[in-house]
Amino acid sequence: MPTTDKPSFFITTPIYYVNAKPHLGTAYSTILCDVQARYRRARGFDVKFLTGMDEHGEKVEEAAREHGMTPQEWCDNQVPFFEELWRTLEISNDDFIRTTEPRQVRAVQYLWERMRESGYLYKGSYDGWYCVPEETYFTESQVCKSDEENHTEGRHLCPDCGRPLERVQEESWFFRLSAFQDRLLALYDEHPDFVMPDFRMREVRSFVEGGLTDLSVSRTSFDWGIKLPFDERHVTYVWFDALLNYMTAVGYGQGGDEAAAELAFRWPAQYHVVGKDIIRFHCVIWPAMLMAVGEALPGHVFAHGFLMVKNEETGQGEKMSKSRGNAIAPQDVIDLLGVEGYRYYFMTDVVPGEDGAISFSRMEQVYNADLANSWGNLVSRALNMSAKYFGGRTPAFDGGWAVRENPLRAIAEGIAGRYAAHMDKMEYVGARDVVMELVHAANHYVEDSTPWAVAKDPTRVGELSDIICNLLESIRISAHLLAPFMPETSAEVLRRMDLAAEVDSDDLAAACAWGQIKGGVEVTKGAALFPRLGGKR
Ligand code: ME8
Repeated sequence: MPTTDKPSFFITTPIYYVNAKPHLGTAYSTILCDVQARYRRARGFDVKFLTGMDEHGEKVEEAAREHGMTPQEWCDNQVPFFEELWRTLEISNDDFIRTTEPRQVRAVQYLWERMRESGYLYKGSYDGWYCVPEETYFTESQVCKSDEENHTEGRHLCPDCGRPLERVQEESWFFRLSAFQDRLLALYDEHPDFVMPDFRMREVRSFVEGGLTDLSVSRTSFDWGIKLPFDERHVTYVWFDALLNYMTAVGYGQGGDEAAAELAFRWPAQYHVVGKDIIRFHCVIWPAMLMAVGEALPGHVFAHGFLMVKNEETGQGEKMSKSRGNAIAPQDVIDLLGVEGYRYYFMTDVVPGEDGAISFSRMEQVYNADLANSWGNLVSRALNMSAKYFGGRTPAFDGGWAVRENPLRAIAEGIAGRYAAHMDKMEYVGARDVVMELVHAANHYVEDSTPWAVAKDPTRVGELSDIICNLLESIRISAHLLAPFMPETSAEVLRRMDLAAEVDSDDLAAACAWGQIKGGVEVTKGAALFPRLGGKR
């Protein structure tokens, strides 16, 4: 429920299947959202950041059987792996939804009733192919046929993941997706940034232009799912269930004034962040479902690419997989870079829209160049010099330093606006460049202004004070701008300058205005924020 007059900003990750353990890819989507959520909080939005788990469907039922558990026990067994990794990675989600919760059952059943009233449902029978691992239907013309080399002669293979498909013949309720082609195309015309980045929008558009077939949205051959309120032999197709999680979490179908007020405040979501594998569900099926029941559409679906592993010998990117033996576990990266280095690397070195080739050698290179040698080095120089020349404190200034011209102040002028122009569009690489310009300039400024020489001349103490103030102010501003990426390091930098109260600032532009360090306060030099990595790889 809204408790402030701040505007709402609602952002979501995909809800992850319980069958797999969380990995670098799922962590990547989740951190992308976390950075955006933290940034928006700092911009004064009332943020809701949602993540969670997709727990129904045939493959969950199968996995549970294989593990000798009930489906619910299997889900309960898997969820803590996700919760724990999100805690470790400093994920600041405000809610964690599981599709087996009563609130989701209520919302899905409410949706079924609205769908039935809408006239876009009909009962029929499905006869076609189904990919259980992807929980996706395929028509005869879409499937890949037998492939002797893979010893799958006679089998039909999933065109997306290459695994064998299952033949499904069952009674089913259908959603009249085919009726939405024109309305979807009109949506893409009117809101060209509904799908981001724009090359993904072109893919979606051409898919819809190719024509849409009605979608089977209930299953009768197994029962691990949400029952239809008007036809109890059917359970909801897992994607029909899963997509609704975004609205369930903000009160849809819950009844009562409080839920209605929350829904009015939060919906539509500003951003759904998804991987490129699930674009069609989010950019075609989901908006059509919402149109069918007369609900508002989300602002943007931001689709990121896949993380690929760079083969150190060939230099080529290849898909990360356990069978290739190139899978990297999140803990391996945390062990190398620490949590903050991990977040920084993935957010600033992988262009979110594209497939990104990652490698340990590149991680080490980015960490050393940006964090150890640039940002960490600047913080330690500024704090050490302040402590050394001013008795363990920041200079006790008269305020004049803040208005005197200097190269750092010139760069800091309007920096929050330049940074925001990138952050607003999830262009984290561009945002990093804006901050790093200040960080690099400040390191050069140390060389150019030679504070160690100025300090030898007692008559130049005013000049020395200005130099140190300019540096401290540059690290203060950089800390604010880097906080969405590395929240704990930024908080630590501010604390070392006795600015703990600034950590929760919700006015980024004001926080980045030049001239706000505290004079004459104790400086904590502290340990190195990013000890240099030794080039073991
Ligand atoms: O699809 N690189 O869940 P899921 C980057 N439950 N991101 C990756 C990745 C990689 N190599 N591998 C996976 C589902 N991802 C459904 C979603 S939403 C209503 C239902 C990320 O556990 C990426 O965001 O298979 C992808 O879309 C998501 O994990 C798939 O997670």
